[in-house]
Amino acid sequence: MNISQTNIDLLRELLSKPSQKIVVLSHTNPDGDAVGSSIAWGEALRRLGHTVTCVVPNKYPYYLDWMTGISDVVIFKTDSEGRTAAAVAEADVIFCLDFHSLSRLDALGDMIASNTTAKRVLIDHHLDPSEQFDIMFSHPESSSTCYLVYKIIEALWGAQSVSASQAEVLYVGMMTDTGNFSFSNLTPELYQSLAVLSSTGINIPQIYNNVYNSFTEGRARLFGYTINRKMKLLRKGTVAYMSLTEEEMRRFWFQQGDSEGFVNYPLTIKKMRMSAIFIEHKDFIRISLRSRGAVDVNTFAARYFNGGGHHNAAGGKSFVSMAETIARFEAAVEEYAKEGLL
Ligand SMILES: [Mn+2]
Repeated sequence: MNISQTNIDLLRELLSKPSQKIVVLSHTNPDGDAVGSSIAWGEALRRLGHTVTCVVPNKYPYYLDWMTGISDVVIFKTDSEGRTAAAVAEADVIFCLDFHSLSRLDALGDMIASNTTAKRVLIDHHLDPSEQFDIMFSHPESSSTCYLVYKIIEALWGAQSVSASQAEVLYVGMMTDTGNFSFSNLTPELYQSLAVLSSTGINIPQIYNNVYNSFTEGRARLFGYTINRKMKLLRKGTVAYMSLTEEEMRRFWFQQGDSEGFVNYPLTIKKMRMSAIFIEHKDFIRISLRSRGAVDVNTFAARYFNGGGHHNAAGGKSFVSMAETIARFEAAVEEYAKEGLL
């Protein structure tokens, strides 16, 4: 991965002014990569003497609660003291991590869009970023934003500047966005960065356990139910989809984050090429898509469900009923297959 030296120079220049007010933002439904990259980058900025406020639009999943520094991350949705509005209003610089368009911030995006004075810097690995930023580190070839943040820290201050606390949270994002180092973009350089993180003394098995073996009983039972009762197969078993209504989730004491990873499971079936899950929310249905190899779910999500993401992992939204959403999905799959894309 080649990071533009021009961008690094611009960023160094931007950060050289002392005691700035900085906001670090990440996306709605923040995951390990969103939160990990925000905390690590926030620590780097504070070390320079800047005042940093990390903000996410809504709560991160409970299995990330253990992360050092996460309690300092402001949750916009429940921010009754107005800390977000105050920080955004006086911000000199706003960093946007792990998302590619202000629309991914929902209501928080409007607040950012109306702040015209702060410089906006993008650090992200999603495809097709919008042009809303002054400096753009847009690297879809990076397996995670945490890896990108690591490379930027390395370019600015050297690998030896990475602290154990930064290493721990960066590892979380690198691990979760790659499915514990099993997806694409696993480059030799990524493993070199992991060697640096490991050398700070972080406890990798413990990090793994904290993230992947920390669910509730309800989540385990909901998972069994979803695979057993709700997984439907199309096209001779090469496409799978699952759906969960609010009522079904309530039955299993659903907590935010409980359905995380379900969509990957159909891909454990050898001939599976694409998997989808539809999760009902109050005003819409959230769609997550995964695929194997050449099957491009980024394009699929953009074309049929106003979404996007990565080549093999993407998401979107549907504003019609579950039955209609499923019917649209089935029709879209047929159309996609007819064009030879599946
Ligand atoms: Mn990410």
